[in-house]
Amino acid sequence: MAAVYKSTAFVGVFVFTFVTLCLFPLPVAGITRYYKFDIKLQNVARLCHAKSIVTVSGQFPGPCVMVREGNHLSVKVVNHVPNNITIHWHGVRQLRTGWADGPAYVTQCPIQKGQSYVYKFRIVGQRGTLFWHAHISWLRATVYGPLIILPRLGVPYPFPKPYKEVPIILDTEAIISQALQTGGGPNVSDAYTINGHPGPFYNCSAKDTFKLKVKPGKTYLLRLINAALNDQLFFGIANHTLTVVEADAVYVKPFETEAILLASGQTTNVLLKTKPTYPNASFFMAARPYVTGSATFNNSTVAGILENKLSPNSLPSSISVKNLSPFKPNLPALSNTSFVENFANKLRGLATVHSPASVPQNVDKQFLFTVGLETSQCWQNRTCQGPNGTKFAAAVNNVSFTTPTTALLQAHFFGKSHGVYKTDFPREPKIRFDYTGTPPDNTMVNNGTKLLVLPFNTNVELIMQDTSILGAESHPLHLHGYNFFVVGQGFGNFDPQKNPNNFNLIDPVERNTVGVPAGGWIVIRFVADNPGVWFMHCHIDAHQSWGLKMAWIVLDGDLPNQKLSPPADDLPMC
Ligand SMILES: *[C@@H]1O[C@H](CO)[C@@H](O)[C@H](O)[C@H]1NC(C)=O
Ligand SMILES: *[C@@H]1O[C@H](CO)[C@@H](O)[C@H](O)[C@H]1NC(C)=O
Ligand SMILES: *[C@@H]1O[C@H](CO)[C@@H](O)[C@H](O)[C@H]1NC(C)=O
Ligand SMILES: *[C@@H]1O[C@H](CO)[C@@H](O)[C@H](O)[C@H]1NC(C)=O
Ligand SMILES: *[C@@H]1O[C@H](CO)[C@@H](O)[C@H](O)[C@H]1NC(C)=O
Ligand SMILES: *[C@@H]1O[C@H](CO)[C@@H](O)[C@H](O)[C@H]1NC(C)=O
Ligand SMILES: *[C@@H]1O[C@H](CO)[C@@H](O)[C@H](O)[C@H]1NC(C)=O
Ligand SMILES: *[C@@H]1O[C@H](CO)[C@@H](O)[C@H](O)[C@H]1NC(C)=O
Ligand SMILES: *[C@@H]1O[C@H](CO)[C@@H](O)[C@H](O)[C@H]1NC(C)=O
Ligand SMILES: *[C@@H]1O[C@H](CO)[C@@H](O)[C@H](O)[C@H]1NC(C)=O
Ligand SMILES: [Cu+2]
Repeated sequence: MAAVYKSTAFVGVFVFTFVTLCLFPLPVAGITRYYKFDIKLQNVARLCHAKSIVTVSGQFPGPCVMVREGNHLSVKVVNHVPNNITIHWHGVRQLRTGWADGPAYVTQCPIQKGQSYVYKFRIVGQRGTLFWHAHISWLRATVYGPLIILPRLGVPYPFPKPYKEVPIILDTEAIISQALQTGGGPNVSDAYTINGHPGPFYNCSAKDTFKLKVKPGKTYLLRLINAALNDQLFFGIANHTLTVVEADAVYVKPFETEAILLASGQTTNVLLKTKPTYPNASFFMAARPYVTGSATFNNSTVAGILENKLSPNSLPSSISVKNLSPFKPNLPALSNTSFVENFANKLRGLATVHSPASVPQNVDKQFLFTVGLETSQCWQNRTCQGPNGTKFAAAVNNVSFTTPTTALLQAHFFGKSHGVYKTDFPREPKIRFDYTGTPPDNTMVNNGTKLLVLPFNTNVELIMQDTSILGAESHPLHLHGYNFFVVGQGFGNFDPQKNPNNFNLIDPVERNTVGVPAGGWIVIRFVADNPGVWFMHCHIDAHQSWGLKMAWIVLDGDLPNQKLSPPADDLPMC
């Protein structure tokens, strides 16, 4: 079961080749997998333009990291570029190894030009598709790749073994935003891409199209990753239904659907059964955004091609190998929130009434976080491009997070938090208002580096409530260091009397990133059993940059195996 994709794009005078290999060699159990990431510049040509981008080892998308559950990983990152860099292993639990998590100024200082850092951690209790990406500034626009975790040797998938496995990464053609200098919204992307290719619907990229050649009547496992900076995407394949079997590296009860939604930062595995026989047909696989709120999006569609072919020498000579023009999928309309709601409701864990999920049944601490867009003062003597000349801001409980200049985890571990962070993050909004109704007149945020402290093993319930202060919008919230269970969601304001009656405490989906519904709420539960400092943020980079982020401190437990390990000597310093 080799999953290989190889492609050559000819655009203008540039030739850019990338090869991403997965599964070579197949990792065995109980070993350490070693990788070396050389961060360097590479010229690429896309949509008739050439640019120099930051890459891992000249590859875009970056190399496929493939491990087996239980393996240790050791990735040496060497920085050859002027930009500071860190790498985040998105969705990896990092049990007691928070130093390897990667968000800049949260768990580590950046790796500066000429420096290196070895990320060392073990994959425990997780299997499926995740990804890795840069976690500083907006560098993850080009620095990312798949992270594939195979089950332990001899442990089968809970679905029929697929014929082949193929990683498919959805992204946007890199936008380098000026938003942070103007205080306005980010530029919309030029195009979306599938495995780095914009495809035939854009000018200048007809030849730059991802093609997946499949055999008839086989089952393929597509490992879908949304690596886009600022977009939630619908994905579908013409004339095919997809069977969803996994989300965020956790198996789910299989269900069929014509399209899936992937929020930025989410991963989903689907089974694709190819058409049983002739004719040699091709089908578009396509993605386009799910649009909420007033932000400007590029509503264009990216497409790749699924070619269903018998091998040429098994074709009767009378049949031409040339394809007819491909069929197009019916993707949900751009703002089809009812599709999104339906899709979210179909995602269920494998648990049953007789063997319920390990979701906390009792809650020790409950929190209510409002999440949304607001405003802040423009810089002195300047007019910003936010509403009424303000600067766009985003906040959790009205606190727009200020990134410190030293790493929070170091400050915590070495008892040097003074002047770095405070632990007074509000447990609930200070001002209660009709969150999804008429907003308050004052749309300004508060700011600060505020954290929330959780004793080891706390059962946490967190209600995340979207606000309509600058227009309701769906925010994909990502929690580092944990998976959480999604026990309830709905529209309007969360009702603490009524809504808990409908919580799903039997087979809730378990994931690391979840979309807070536009103009609605979502409730998650997790057990704080991983000591460290854990970032939680909107995975839309624009919103993250505006401050839609915070961090938790989870304290050590009493037992030796409940304590954060000390950092290695090569941990970068600020
Ligand atoms: C963003 O868009 C503005 C207006 O179209 C344009 O002037 C600017 O060059 C764009 N910035 C980038 C980095 O593409
Ligand atoms: C969306 O992308 C297309 C194709 O690259 C481009 O022509 C168009 O200008 C973009 N739309 C916006 C609103 O920028
Ligand atoms: C492609 O280019 C042609 C001619 O330059 C232009 O008319 C057309 O609008 C462009 N299409 C897209 C999708 O940008
Ligand atoms: C694909 O679906 C279209 C309608 O959406 C239909 O006309 C066409 O025959 C289908 N083709 C195949 C090969 O199933
Ligand atoms: C897509 O965007 C263009 C302008 O960027 C707009 O004219 C068109 O109506 C939009 N299409 C949809 C379906 O929203
Ligand atoms: C929106 O999604 C719903 C539920 O999947 C579907 O019934 C409806 O046809 C969709 N509408 C549009 C315009 O896509
Ligand atoms: C902008 O100013 C107008 C007029 O003063 C006011 O009605 C509106 O609420 C303001 N918007 C924001 C986001 O502050
Ligand atoms: C947010 O904080 C600012 C600054 O303290 C305050 O003026 C504003 O009223 C607060 N807004 C809400 C909704 O709490
Ligand atoms: C944070 O708030 C303080 C006090 O209101 C203000 O002076 C400062 O400019 C704010 N910082 C940012 C980055 O908005
Ligand atoms: C890189 O990080 C160091 C340490 O935080 C900082 O002093 C320096 O200004 C950063 N350099 C760049 C180019 O951002
Ligand atoms: Cu957001």
